[in-house]
Amino acid sequence: MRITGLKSIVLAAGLLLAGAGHAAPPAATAPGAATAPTATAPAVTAPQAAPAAATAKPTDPALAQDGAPIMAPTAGIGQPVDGHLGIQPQVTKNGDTAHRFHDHILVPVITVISLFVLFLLFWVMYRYRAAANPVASRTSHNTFIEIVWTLAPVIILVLLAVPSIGLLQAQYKPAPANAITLKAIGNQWYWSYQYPDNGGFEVTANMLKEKADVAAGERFRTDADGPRLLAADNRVVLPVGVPIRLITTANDVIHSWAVPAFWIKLDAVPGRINETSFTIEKPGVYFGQCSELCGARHGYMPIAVEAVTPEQFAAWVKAKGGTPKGAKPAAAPATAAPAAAVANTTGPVENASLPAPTTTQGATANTAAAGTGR
Ligand SMILES: [Cu+2]
Repeated sequence: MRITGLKSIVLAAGLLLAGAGHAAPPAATAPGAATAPTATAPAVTAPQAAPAAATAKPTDPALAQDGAPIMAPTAGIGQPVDGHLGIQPQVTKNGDTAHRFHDHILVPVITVISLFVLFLLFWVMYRYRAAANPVASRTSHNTFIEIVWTLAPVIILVLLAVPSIGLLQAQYKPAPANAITLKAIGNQWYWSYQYPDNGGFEVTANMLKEKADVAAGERFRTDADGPRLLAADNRVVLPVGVPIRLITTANDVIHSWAVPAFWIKLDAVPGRINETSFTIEKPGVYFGQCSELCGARHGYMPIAVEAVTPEQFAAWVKAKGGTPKGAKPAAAPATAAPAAAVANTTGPVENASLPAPTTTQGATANTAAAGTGR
């Protein structure tokens, strides 16, 4: 009896410590960094990325195909960090709210409740142990205590529900009229994107493989592209400070478009459209993954978003053969950059279930064999 009690104390203490570690991410990073010094994010710094991009043309990240500047990911932003607990730095308003809600309300409340229950357990074990309490009480009801332990959780839950429902509502607030629509389409196993407000051009994004996994001359991932399993051959380019209407759907099974730094996770369901909206507040490269088990290569359909200034976005749209929002789809843009316009519209590459007609990466030689999917 005593040993089981001791065991549960140790277990509870362990759980509590884990919870405390979660509440204090900076403390938690230290051990992670100590145990895996080589695997930490500083690998993705500009000095390393620059030579890679300069020496090997075929490894230029997505934007470079259009002659736009290469944006290297920033360590610790928009991507996971080894040994780190907690939520990624947020770059949207909802994300900020949720992050604060989590760190300043939820975790403290959980911690206090856990400590309180742990204290009660200890107290009951000590105060009512057989030696000190040989004749057990036969009390079976106490109205006051029963009211307290029913009401207290109800009050706590109601207090938590207020900010929680507000946040939920904000996440599904319809996008304003000036929003730019991004349509993310899940496929086994890659993402394709359409920009219906910008002429409807399409971008296909496949995961970039490691150097050892590609044939000579094929494009492979570099640190300038992003972390392993998260870097994509084509990034989704979006403007900063402009509301984005995200709509998702899928061609085969249910996928989920999720980017932690945006506080976005939206299922992509075949035959229907889901919608949410967000505004990115800082330029940068942000990574995410499909977050719905969608088959064998579910873990290999990353999302890489490049947030740029509205001017850079307009230039990119033009390079893709698209038009600014509200402009009439004239013939002119198509002739302006025909090569770029078709570059990404030719469909899937290596994850596709059907053979790809040609590469999507004229400039980057991503000629991976098709049909290795199913
Ligand atoms: Cu998926």
